[in-house]
Amino acid sequence: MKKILMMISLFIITGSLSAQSKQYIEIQTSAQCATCKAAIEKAVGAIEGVKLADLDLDTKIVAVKYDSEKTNAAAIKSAITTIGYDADEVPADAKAYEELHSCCKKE
Ligand SMILES: [Cu+2]
Repeated sequence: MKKILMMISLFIITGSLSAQSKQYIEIQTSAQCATCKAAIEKAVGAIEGVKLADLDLDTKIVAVKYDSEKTNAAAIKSAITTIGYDADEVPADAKAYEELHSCCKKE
């Protein structure tokens, strides 16, 4: 009985530890087309610690799974704004935005 309890507590401890480093975030972007989707997914995916970046063009929301020990939400948003797109409350870098294709700009 003691052994089983120990195994259960060990399972809970290791489970909560791995849950802490795995994070999920959804960021509202200003993506317009498939080119934007590819660019944002590439930029976010290039960040060390990001496991998955998937942008939904209907909602313009990018879903990101990342390791919170390696990166954070601010770094992910920064990667998006650096290439010319808004990321939640953070506005796009003005110069990068100017260099986007006309179809990728907000109307
Ligand atoms: Cu575009």
